[in-house]
Amino acid sequence: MINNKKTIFSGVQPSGILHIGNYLGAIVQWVEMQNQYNCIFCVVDYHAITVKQDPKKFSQQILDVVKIYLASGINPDKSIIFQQSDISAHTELAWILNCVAYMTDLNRMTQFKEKAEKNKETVSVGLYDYPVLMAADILLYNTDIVPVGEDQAQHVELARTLAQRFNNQFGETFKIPEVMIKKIGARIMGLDDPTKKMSKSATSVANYIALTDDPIVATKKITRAVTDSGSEIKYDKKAKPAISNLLTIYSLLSNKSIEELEIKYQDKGYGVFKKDLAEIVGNFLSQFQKKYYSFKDNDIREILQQGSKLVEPIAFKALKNVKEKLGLL
Ligand code: AQP
Repeated sequence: MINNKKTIFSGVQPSGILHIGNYLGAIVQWVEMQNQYNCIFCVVDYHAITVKQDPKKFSQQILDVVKIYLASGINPDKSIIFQQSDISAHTELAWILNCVAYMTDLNRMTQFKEKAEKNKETVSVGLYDYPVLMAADILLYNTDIVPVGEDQAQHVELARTLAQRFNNQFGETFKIPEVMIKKIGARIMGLDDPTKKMSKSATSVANYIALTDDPIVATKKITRAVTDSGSEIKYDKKAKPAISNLLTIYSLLSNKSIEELEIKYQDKGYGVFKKDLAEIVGNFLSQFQKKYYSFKDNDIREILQQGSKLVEPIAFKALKNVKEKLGLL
């Protein structure tokens, strides 16, 4: 990519059904960035296998993530979309960065602690090492900005630490990337528990609105979503975490500010508010799914192949440079 634009890099794991948290927290901002930046969007399949995946479903899940990208408005003529495991430079650089990362760096990662808690006996080394692979993903492409949801901010910070440490030890090599987090919606919370983030791997389907949920099912999930004590529709993350979360979703899907919504619902109770939000969510999903189901698997495979061809020379050039710095070449 020979131009003066900055480069952004981000990705999604094909680890299950994507939810409106992935969409509102991360993917939406990518769409807006396509005209201003060189955009590279990865399907991070090697990250997904850090926990168990069903091999019979996995290749379809990879294609489905790309369909979500396209239905969200990512344009493959403007942005590069590719599959992480197609480019072996990612895992090669991850190994090298493993030798730069300290155990103490990784021991601080809160996402690992949370995920490992669920499966103490069988947690994989890959899950522990996930942030180093993510650093490799980012650093291979001279990335300026990494737009992600709040849960990934600590991992981007680690990528910065590793890049700086490598540069200090072996000379200027990596650009230091910046994290970009949305002001509103960077952490959409679970509908069944507003103290925890909405998550693909949640044990209950009541936790999330999947982008592929039947709109009728989704409207029921909203009407059944946990609320706070009292009846006032007010944004207050501490006192009213559930209503604040629903207000955030409403605001982002309707393009109305939270203040506007507070005024609109000031004399109305939770019932009216949730009924309106359910309708907004249902309409959004209907529109989204019309696009999502229109894409053909073969066209998606072609987009991924094109993407790999474009990123391959960039990634291997960066890897060669790193190997030279280490004295491997
Ligand atoms: N609840 C969320 N609110 C806002 N943004 C979110 N993201 C994830 N959950 C929320 C952002 O979505 C992007 C892709 O996420 P990922 O595929 O890398 O998975 P994750 O961050 O580990 O979260 P998930 O989707 O809940 O997956 P599981 O359950 O498999 O861990 C990222 O930018 C992420 O920040």
